Amino acid sequence: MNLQLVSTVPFTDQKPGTSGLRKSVPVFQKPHYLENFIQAIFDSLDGCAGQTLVLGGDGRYYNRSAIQTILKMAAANEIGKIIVGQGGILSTPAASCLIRKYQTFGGIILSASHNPGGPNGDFGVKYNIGNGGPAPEKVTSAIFERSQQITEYKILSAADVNLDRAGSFKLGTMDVEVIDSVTPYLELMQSLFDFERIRAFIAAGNFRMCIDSMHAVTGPYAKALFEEALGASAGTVINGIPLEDFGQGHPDPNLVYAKELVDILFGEDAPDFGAASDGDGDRNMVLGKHFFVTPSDSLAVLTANATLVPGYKNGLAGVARSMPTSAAVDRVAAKLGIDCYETPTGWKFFGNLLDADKATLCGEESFGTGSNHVREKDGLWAVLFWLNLLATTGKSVEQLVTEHWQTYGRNFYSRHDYEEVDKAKATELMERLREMSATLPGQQLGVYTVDYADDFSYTDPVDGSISQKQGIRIGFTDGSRMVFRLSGTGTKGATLRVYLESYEPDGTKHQQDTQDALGSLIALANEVAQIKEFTGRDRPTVIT
Ligand code: G16
Repeated sequence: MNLQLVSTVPFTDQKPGTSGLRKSVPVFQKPHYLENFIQAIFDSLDGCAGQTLVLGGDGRYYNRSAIQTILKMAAANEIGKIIVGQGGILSTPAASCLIRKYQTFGGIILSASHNPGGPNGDFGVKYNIGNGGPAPEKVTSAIFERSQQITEYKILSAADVNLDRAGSFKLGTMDVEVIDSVTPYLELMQSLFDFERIRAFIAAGNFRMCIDSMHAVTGPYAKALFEEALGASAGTVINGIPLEDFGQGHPDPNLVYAKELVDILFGEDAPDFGAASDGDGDRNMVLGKHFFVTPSDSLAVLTANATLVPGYKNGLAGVARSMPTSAAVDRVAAKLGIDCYETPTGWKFFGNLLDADKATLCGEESFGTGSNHVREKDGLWAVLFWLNLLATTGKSVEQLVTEHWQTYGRNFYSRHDYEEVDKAKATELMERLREMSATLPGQQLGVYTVDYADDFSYTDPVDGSISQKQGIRIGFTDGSRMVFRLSGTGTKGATLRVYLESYEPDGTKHQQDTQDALGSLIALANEVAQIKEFTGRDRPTVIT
């Protein structure tokens, strides 16, 4: 086995976005593209020689070949040991679970999350640090800087490792351990939730559910959890075999892309509960019979009822949500007398709060919820949390949510996405709003008076690091709000996200349709940001 030093030149586009480096597969397949980024990771990690790393991905196209490359590069860079998921598969939360369980130096996760896969789909690489969470900005910036100076990378010329058999192997002097990642994840879930109670609830026979893995990574985990450990009938998990192209679907669990599940839950003879997860298993969508739970409400309901779940029975240290997520959870935190933190978009911003035990539950409007059990959002964890609440209270999903609104009032909430729009134009739209924001406070816009307007900036309360330009917020005196930001996870053009929220304390008005309730705010957002003029679109691509 020979160590090779391969000459290379930097690629200028290797700056990680909201969650790692995401590009189309053909970009990652360019000669040296993947290798440069991986070498930049190894070069910027102080003291990684001799250490253990976790490695795996969501099983999308290019996963297997990238893993073989990374293993050979890790061996050449004197990494001590790599723990890799069998078949190269690890859901993102399972990877976080393994990093923490084996106290490894960190891990490399291969995923483009909810983006489509296949030879012309997307691929991604993300580095997670020793707490199991996504690398913070100072680490991703160091990786990017290194990628801009790279002149060579190291790789071992060796035969491929057999990823399909659990066991221990040697690659040069490096140890490779291929493991089944389902069991440790299942054990972690069993330590948090009342499996016996959920099992009895399902066995009683008055409850039916459907779990959609969208041909992505959660299939094996979901079958082990729901059909085996909890005794749900065979076939409860649909689309449960991970495919390299996700069955040509878009593995994003929302009302548009999880259409098969939505049709089942909103159809005749619908089951009582439905849930979907995304490409790498960190997102979730929760549905009741003919009922959609917005992710922001899901976080609020889980927070309000957390003490009913064994893992959280002693209460929560605090909660955190990303800035564009609705303030529904803030109201719960206020009532519970716990802190509520508002962070920029990106799970990496929750890491310090979780490590410092300032927050126990975290959530985002983008279908992400999680807790301090790992350092990633966790789709199946959220599903189990809901099941535990349903089993304990005997209430339906709809009852739990509508009763919650009666207690706290309802935060009507919607996100409008304009996907694949012209990047330069979208940037111009944002620049214009940024400039306008200084003059907006006090102005009357339609029926609304502007209370504040700014470009969100965050100072991490633990390490003092500052993150600026995280989205334009325009808040009104009646508590309504609109937020504009550009996605940091798309790979084609730009995606403009418009987040809309209003608060309704009056219980007699909670049954309104969300788009109707937000109608005048939506119209105002279109006008203020001149969305049609800048994007050429007269309606969003996706509304959630
Ligand atoms: C990632 C991040 C999330 C973020 C989401 C959307 O999720 O981990 O924190 O909310 O992207 O980001 P954006 O609005 O910039 O597209 P995932 O599931 O893609 O890893």
